[in-house]
Amino acid sequence: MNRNEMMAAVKAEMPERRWTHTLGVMETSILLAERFGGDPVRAERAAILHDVAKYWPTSRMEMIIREQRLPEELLRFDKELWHAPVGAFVAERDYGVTDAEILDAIRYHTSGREGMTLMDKIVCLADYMEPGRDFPGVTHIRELAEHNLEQALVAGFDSTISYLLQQGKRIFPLTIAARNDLILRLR
Ligand code: DGI
Ligand code: FE
Ligand code: FE
Ligand code: FE
Repeated sequence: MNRNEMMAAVKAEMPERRWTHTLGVMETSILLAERFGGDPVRAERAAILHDVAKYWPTSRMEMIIREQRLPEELLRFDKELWHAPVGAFVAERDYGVTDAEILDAIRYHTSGREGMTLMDKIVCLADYMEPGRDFPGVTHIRELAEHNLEQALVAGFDSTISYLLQQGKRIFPLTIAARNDLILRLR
């Protein structure tokens, strides 16, 4: 599927404000790829598709997690996490994406993971700091992202973890692993 067909199909899967967010993640992914030596074309592909399953009914996501043998552990954590691995499956099945790095960037854009690739980092950080985002700490994340991709991403995970703590929610182990790994590499 070409870029324009992909954009039209993804747009139809979501409300207008989520499509606006997707356009922001696309633009920011290109910018970060150019800044940090990534591949802007492939990063943009991942960005177009990253939230493709965000508005799917939870029952439909749960079915895919079970049928496709995605980690069932996900089902014991916040449903907000599900659209990322489900999105990677949908990108491959319905959009014909075969590039494993693009699929992984979609799969891990919410949770992060240990050993994040440059593409994983770009899409995850773009998701935090695209122009439409407004949450406490986003300005600091954007400032860090001027020079240091990893530091900015740690600040992003910190904001998510603080939020989850405040809400009394469980924290998915991959998010802790992602943050620990980034910090180890920053030393
Ligand atoms: O899909 P978006 O809203 O653009 O952003 P996202 O895919 O990063 O999803 C973020 C949501 O996921 C946010 O509301 C926090 C929630 N969430 C729940 N549990 C976890 C989690 N995010 C991470 N990183 N780790 C968790 O354990
Ligand atoms: Fe998302
Ligand atoms: Fe995110
Ligand atoms: Fe997003």
